[in-house]
Amino acid sequence: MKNEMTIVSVPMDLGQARRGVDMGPSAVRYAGVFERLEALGYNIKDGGDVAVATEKAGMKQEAALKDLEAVAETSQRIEQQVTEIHEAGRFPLVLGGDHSISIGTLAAHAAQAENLGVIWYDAHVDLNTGETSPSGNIHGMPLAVALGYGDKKLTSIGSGPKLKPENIVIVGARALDEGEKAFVQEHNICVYTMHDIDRRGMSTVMEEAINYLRSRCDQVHLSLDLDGLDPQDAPGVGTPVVGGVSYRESHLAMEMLAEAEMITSAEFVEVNPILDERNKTAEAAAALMGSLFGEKLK
Ligand code: Z70
Ligand code: MN
Ligand code: MN
Ligand code: MN
Repeated sequence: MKNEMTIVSVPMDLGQARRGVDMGPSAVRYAGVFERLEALGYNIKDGGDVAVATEKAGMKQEAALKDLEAVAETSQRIEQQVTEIHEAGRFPLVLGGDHSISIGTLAAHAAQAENLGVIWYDAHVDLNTGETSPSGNIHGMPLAVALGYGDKKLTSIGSGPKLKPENIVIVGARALDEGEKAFVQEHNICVYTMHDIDRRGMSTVMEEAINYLRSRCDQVHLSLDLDGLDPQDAPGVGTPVVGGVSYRESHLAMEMLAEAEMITSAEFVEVNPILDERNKTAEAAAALMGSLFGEKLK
């Protein structure tokens, strides 16, 4: 892992319906991320906030893609700001914000890699398009967009193709929409569901994921949606789904990634302080970053 890191906040909430997720980055900062990572020896630069576009007045709530223009405009800015971090030779750590921020981050990361790999740690697979989405919420679409599926305003951000379906590993999935199930089948996307984690253990799942991505990708991005964790451990998310990955399993996963020394960019998303209990979810995010970036128990 690079020792030089830039942390940037994206107070984005336009990709889903519950307000408050725009305060996620503040809550995670308040949970002590800078202190924690500086204690590990990282040289951290504060990249500040990416300016989030304001929602357009009169936006149709029944739209197939809600707040499309504002999300696209913001994604463009995210892509630019994250690209600058890469160009400065620093590790980009992005704090969300709802998961639509990945449209911009993945576009930026992909341009830096020959063959970008992604670990998508999430209760959801975020593979909807305007055609399949039951909600119209763009935070349910970023992986599809990175694969080139979806509205042109989103898929055109950045340059060229971003992700190959075979370079994605999803961990913790337990809430797929019908269209997403078909997408996973059709594109043969690697999904470790809660069934797989329960049956084979997080240790085996992560070992497989790491070996697989290491054998084929030159860079690997970690996208961690806090709703991947069980709501008991991470209640402050907009779309809690019971039966999730535990706090302990999540630490193990992060520690294994640290040991593998393969992550080249990361983001932690969907922390909603309004729905949280005493900043528990933001603190879980900060603690997981500690493990990802090399905290040791002894
Ligand atoms: C659902 C949809 C979603 C995150 C919820 C939910 C998507 N599949 N994504 N929370 N991060 O509306 O598309
Ligand atoms: Mn708002
Ligand atoms: Mn997500
Ligand atoms: Mn999710």
